[in-house]
Amino acid sequence: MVGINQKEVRIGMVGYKFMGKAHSNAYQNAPFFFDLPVKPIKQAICGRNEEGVKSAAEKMGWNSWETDWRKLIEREDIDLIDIVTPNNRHAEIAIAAAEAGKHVYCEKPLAMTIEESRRMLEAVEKNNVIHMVNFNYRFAPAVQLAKKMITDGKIGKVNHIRALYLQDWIMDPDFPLVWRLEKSVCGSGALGDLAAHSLDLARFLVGEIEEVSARLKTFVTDRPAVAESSGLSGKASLTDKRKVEVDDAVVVIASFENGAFGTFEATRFAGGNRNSNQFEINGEKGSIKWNAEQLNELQVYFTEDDPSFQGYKTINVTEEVHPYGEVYWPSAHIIGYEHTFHNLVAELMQGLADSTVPSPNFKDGHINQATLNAIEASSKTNQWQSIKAFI
Ligand code: SOE
Repeated sequence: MVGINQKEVRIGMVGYKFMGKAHSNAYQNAPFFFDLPVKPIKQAICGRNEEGVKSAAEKMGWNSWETDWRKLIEREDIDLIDIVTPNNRHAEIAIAAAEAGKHVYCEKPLAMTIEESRRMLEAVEKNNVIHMVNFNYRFAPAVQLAKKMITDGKIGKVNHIRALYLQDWIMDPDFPLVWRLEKSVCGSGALGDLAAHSLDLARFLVGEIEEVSARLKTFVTDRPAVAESSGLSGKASLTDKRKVEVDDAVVVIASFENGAFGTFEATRFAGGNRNSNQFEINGEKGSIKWNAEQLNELQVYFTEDDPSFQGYKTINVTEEVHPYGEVYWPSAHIIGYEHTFHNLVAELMQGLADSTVPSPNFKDGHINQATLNAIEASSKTNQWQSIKAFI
């Protein structure tokens, strides 16, 4: 594996909307908080709309811009390609970047299909480049603390994980068919957009999923086309109606290789829940609960506590002793969503300096993709599906 032997990594980012903003902000601010061995340089961003990409470059402080991602990859002053495009472009760009010897950081879900994610993994491995996939919630301090508690045996052997990822932004049947709902662009709906995060957290915290039984559901089957997109949303066309071919919601039962048992629900129809990414894990000696809407808080329960004061307690994960506790602010001066990206970028920079592939990487993205495909297959066949059969 060949990392980087200079003190800076020059980034070329393809795409510049919501995730482009989150990644740009992390490149800007991670060096402020962390003592990074390699500094990310916002060298060039790329987008098809010249006016749009130019103004994004100016606003987010990128040194230059391109309108053709192939040109960006050809540039000798670019070391790493960051892919924040819609999902249907990930494979093509990542593979071309790896073949050109560029390191790759890609948005989730890694790909549209298992064939794509397999080719992406092969490309980064064959070309010895560093690679990461953006499962950013792993890097919330509370999630890192949960991981440490489980690894240290604080809750004993894990029996259950129950994970929910609840949003409500497409409940209106007149909400248009934006790219996150268009099958040829996104691959799947709540499954790849939301459940992908929960499944990754489950692997990170509990272990490998062995089998799944699942059902996908689409509540609104026709939607207006997009007349003009803006952010996650857009203006609906008054005349053009389209078929919705992706899921609005998904429910999964999962068994883990280590004997744990899990349930997952992801939906964009859970009224009142804007971005409620949550899980509860129950072990033989205790339980852990987290919800991204209270990002800094971890709820914990221990069976060994004195029975007279047993119950869940809330840890504010901002102390110096906590993961990233020394990086940010004093106790209870909370951090936010964007810091999960800072923390991931810090891992990426360390990986580049050490010539080691950090996690989550394309292998994690590929296993995640296999799980998404197994879930789809289970919903179609009404049968349990093994994850290994898809890897
Ligand atoms: C939209 O549903 C979205 O932005 C996802 O694409 C992200 O991955 C998730 O973190 C928040 O919601």
